[in-house]
Amino acid sequence: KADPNQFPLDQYHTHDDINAWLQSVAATYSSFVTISSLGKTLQGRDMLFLKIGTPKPNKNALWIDAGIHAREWVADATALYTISQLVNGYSTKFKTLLDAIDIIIAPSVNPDGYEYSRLSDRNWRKTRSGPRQGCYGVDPNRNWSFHWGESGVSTSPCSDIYDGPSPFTEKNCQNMKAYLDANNNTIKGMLTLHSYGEDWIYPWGYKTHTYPPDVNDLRALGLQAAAAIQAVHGTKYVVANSADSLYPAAGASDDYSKSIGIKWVYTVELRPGDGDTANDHQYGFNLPAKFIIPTAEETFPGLMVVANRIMTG
Ligand code: ING
Ligand code: ZN
Repeated sequence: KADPNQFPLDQYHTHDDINAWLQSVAATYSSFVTISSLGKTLQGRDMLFLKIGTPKPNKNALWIDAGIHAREWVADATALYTISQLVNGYSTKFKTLLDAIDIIIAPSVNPDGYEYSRLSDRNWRKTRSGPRQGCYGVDPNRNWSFHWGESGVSTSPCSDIYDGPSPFTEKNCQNMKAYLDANNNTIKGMLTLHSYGEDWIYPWGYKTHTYPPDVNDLRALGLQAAAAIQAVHGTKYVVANSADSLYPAAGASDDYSKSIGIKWVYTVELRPGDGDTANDHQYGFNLPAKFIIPTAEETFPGLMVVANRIMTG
């Protein structure tokens, strides 16, 4: 069996290598890690995820996904780092946390797009369904059903923000939806990792000046997460409502997750550069691998703010 701790977390990896690593983590830490699949993608790739936590009935959980946008590679890499931190700290610093809650991590939820970005078009964002009007792909962060199509989308299949012919046409979105729907009684937090922007964003995204009733809770915890991130390397995150501060965009996974009753829902936009906001090198999506560890290191305590909040109830 491969030793999961020999895997270079400071590099970007193929889909196959990511899945093999997830298998080796699950085999090595089988007393508290289970591996399952959300389902297959359109092109037949397996959407594996890990559930990390002491096995007990009726535990609450935090869901973390990454890579719904193909080109945002540092998101997937940050999810892998997060898995490594949790499994290596299970019997020490995360014992209390992982006895109390499960952390579910789906580190690469658009693998058809991810492989296309790696092999053919580094800037690819969407899925690979189609062709429609000669173009491929639907924006998997515009294909969810909550207020689908109302803002921030294109109806052109050739657009990067094409919302699809109807909600949930994309297999990877269907697979995620099925799991979230089936587990919305226990999943208390949903964090979806993107790049780039250094933003910690809360719903609703579909319309400006429109918020869930507990927006004050969401904002307060978001500020705690941003402070935890800043404490690591000084990187300053903006905590904001996505419609007000970025742009209105309907059909995203965060709004859907909030709409089915998940309490702590955030989209997290990771770094585009060296994190020095005064003099940043803006690599955008194409973040050099040497920034994976600094990015993941600072993101991790932000994620744990939400995990700890779920634990304390
Ligand atoms: N940004 C997000 C996008 O899907 C977003 C921003 C988040 C919009 C949540 C709507 C809701 O466009 C990136 N980088 O993908
Ligand atoms: Zn994105």
